[in-house]
Amino acid sequence: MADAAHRSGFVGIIGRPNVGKSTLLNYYLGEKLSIISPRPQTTRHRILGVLTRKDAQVMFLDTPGLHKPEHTLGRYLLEVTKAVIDEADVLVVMIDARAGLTAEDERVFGQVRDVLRRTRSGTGGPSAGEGPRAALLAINKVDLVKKPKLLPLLERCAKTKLFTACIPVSAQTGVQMDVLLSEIIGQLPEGPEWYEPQQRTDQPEEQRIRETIREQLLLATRQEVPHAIEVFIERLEERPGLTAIYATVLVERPGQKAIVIGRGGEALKRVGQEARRQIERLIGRKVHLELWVKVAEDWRHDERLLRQLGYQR
Ligand SMILES: Nc1nc2c(ncn2[C@@H]2O[C@H](COP(=O)(O)OP(=O)(O)OP(=O)(O)O)[C@@H](O)[C@H]2O)c(=O)[nH]1
Ligand SMILES: [Mg+2]
Repeated sequence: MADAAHRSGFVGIIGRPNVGKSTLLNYYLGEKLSIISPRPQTTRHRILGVLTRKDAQVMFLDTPGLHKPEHTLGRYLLEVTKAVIDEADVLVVMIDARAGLTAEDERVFGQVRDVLRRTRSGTGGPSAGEGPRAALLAINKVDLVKKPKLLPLLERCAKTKLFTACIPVSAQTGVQMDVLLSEIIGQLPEGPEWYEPQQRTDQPEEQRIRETIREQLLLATRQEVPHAIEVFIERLEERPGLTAIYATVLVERPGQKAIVIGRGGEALKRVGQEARRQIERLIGRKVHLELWVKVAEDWRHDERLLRQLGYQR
């Protein structure tokens, strides 16, 4: 018997903030390509993760959570996700099993309905004739709910008739993640390997370093502070036996700066120590990390500054 055809394609992971999209990407790739935190709106970029197997190459695209934008950065994030929705071959739509179907999830479903209609009819829109041919629903965090709660939710999701399959999973513990992956691969078009098997992402190392630092800051702060934080690398120097990294932490208000630094600089020191350990693991070299905190009033509303920070359309 002939081997089954090789499949490949882009898989957009979409859903409202904090449902576990980045956790899913990292689970399948077996490494932290996308940062994770309990704070909504953690992901701010389209993150590619390439999974290469014998039978298929799956190009996962992690996206910023879909939400109502309140500033220029928010509008940029929405555009990033919308582009993925239009251009992916398959969509994995994620919801949180604990919350059931929220109004935000319903809005996401609406977008999925629109794009599927467009691509299936092959008319209208930038993606006419291309774009997602199927959507799968991942009902995540089932490790946190009792089974009887899942059944009515599964029924409601099936009734939408949007999804080729609705699969309860736990991206954290791995429950049913193999089932979801087979469904994803089953929906991919036939195609070649687009990426070299050793290439797992298109993120430059500097961006991964930035994001590693931002993740530690998100974990260390609360309420509005995490959202007001951005990190950029001022300088990166290769020295004998070590890489020296000088990074700036941007916040929007002096009060936020005080929180990030902490009493006697303790909070920032702890963030720096953990970030340094993780960057050392990432780049496989010893690291010297220096962090400065700067206030840039309302940077999330400042188009020019956003461009300088790499948020380009
Ligand atoms: N218990 C449990 N927690 C999970 C699971 N998946 C993700 N989480 C947690 O949910 C939180 C959000 O996870 P992320 O992967 O950052 O969520 P996201 O959808 O990428 O969020 P945004 O980037 O903000 O849109 C983190 O605290 C994760 O550890 C799961 O299957 N079970
Ligand atoms: Mg994320």
